[in-house]
Amino acid sequence: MTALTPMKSVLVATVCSVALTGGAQAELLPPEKDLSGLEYETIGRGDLYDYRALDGYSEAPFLADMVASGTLPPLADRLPEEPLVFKTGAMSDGIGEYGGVFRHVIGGRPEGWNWLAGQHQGWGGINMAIQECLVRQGPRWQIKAEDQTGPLPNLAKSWSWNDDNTQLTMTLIKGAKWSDGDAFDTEDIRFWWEDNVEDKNVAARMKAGALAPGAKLEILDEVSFRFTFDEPQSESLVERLAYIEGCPGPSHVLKPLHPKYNSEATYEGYTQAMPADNLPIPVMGAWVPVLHKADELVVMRRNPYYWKVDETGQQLPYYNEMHFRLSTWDDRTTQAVAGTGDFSNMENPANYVAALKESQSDDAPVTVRFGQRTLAWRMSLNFSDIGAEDDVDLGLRDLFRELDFRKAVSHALDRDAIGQAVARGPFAHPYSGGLVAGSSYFDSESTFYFPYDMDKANALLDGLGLKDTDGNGIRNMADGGADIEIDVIFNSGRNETRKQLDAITSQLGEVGIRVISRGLDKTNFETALHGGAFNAVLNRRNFPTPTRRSCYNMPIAGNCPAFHQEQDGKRDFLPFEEDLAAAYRTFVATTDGAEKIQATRDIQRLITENVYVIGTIQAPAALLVNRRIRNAHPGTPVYMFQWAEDAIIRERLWTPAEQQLDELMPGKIAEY
Ligand code: BQZ
Repeated sequence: MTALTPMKSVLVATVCSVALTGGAQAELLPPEKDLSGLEYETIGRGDLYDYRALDGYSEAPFLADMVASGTLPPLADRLPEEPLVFKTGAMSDGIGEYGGVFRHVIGGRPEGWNWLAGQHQGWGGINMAIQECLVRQGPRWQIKAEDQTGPLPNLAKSWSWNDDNTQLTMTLIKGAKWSDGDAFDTEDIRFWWEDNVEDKNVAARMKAGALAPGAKLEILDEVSFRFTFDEPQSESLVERLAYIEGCPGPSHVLKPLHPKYNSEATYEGYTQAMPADNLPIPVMGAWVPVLHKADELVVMRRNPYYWKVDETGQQLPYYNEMHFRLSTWDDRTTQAVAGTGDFSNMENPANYVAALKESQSDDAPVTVRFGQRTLAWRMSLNFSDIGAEDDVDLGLRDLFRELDFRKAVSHALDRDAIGQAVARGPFAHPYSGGLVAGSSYFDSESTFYFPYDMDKANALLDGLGLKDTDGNGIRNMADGGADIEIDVIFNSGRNETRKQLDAITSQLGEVGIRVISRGLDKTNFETALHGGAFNAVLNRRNFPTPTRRSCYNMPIAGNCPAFHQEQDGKRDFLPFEEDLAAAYRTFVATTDGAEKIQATRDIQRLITENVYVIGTIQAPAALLVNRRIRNAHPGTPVYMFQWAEDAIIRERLWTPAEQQLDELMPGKIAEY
């Protein structure tokens, strides 16, 4: 087995040096010590799967019984003409056996099942279990560098560009069906694009105008459609059609509930059209949600119309049932280590030492393998006036737009202490924003950093005229006004974020800035964040590639990023933001490798030398998968092109019959 660290640009071992640009204080981020223990062979793009008709197919035994009793159509009527066929050579434990249960534990809760309108189902793999998207990113971690030409096919089995790359024509898998038997076709694509992405009344995951300038959709026939763009684009743009932005929904169920097609419907009613308890719903995913017990459990049963098979013709998935125990993110790791859960992205460094200790023994339920540092936390200051409640807020927003203020805040942070506050040990490394150290696009020469230096912090704050005019230890706004008091929102369900904010509160207090931390539950946090109603936010935002959650990190559309949204269609760009948006567009549009790399370096430089966000720490995560699970490739990273729930390819996972766990609903499928 050739031990290869994941694709990654060579880190130039640069000791901190004064950078040529970015101002006198800017330094380069110190090099990190890579903790990754992942070893794996990379394979060709075509070695994972392809689309073809096989000589014959088979199905889970209980489905065959249902066909025999006439309660389910024959398998031949439930599969597409050319199913997606997973290749055995890329399956670490080969062809699987049907049956049993895969047990997830998650910290989120289903908002509802209408993902087209932006609802999430609780994260932690539950969204991805039901949503299938036009293309796929997760499994790319295993593809060799020379084959990294773009996203993998999925619902779109193929696509092509015109001569000047201003037209992208895509072809869907033909004859696939929703889990209720309704045909999957381009009407689902049209509805996704026209009535969700382009309808500004719908909070779709892909924002109107965010895909590319002038993007327009044309339906050609039941399986093919075409995007046309004002400017040439590249395969990087196609990455945006993967999870979470490019996932069509069941138009046959949702159209009648959409205001465009129903004069009595409202947009709020449309968003809530699939309440969490209202099951089942039609999906393209491998499992169908059939039971939701609030705050306790979601049970999914195999999708009898799933459109993927193994090379022996067995319809996938192998597991009949999937559970999502509704708990906390930390409990996900606890249960994986204890063996009562099957999977965890161990991502809270505070759990790492205990998990490592518990997993030393040979009979431990999981092994712990760390990947590279791809988890990253940052504090974002709001540059918009949106949500400002009074002149004090407006004054703060003006102050946040001052680069020297952002530099001062960065110099005030002792990131080593912040990392140790989260977890003792070698895990955390300073993060100055931008692409993470574990990114294949990371370039240390473009990563500027304003390190812990109280003298510089105080000098910059003094230079801005922020004096403590009333002697209470807190600096006052330049006009001798209010104390500088910054309320910072964070997701109260994330202990690792809370610990960082506690350290940051103390450190900023040292330079005369008061921090008020505002913990919000997940739903209220997301509402405040996406509505721009905050002064500052501390959250985890992993940034591995420019096209991954681009809207979180760059001003590429009116409501991107959350911390600098347009107000009434207007926005005062900070001096570098237009260059940042242009660098993103170049990255997405160019097919020239050197130009693409330069665009990522421009993005990294512009974000870090301008302290667009105030990075705190970055850390590796470790994937924990129960030993009874087969085909869980040992090299799977928690996060690279997408989360491990996508990367591990759950539809290929299986457990030998003698180790399978009892199903809660044996012999059942969703009844519509
Ligand atoms: C992984 C992931 C799979 C979202 C979510 C959650 C949301 C964010 C982010 C992660 C959870 C797990 O992350 O923490 O390990 O299982 O679900 O989707 O943090 O709050 O909005 O971006 O992916």
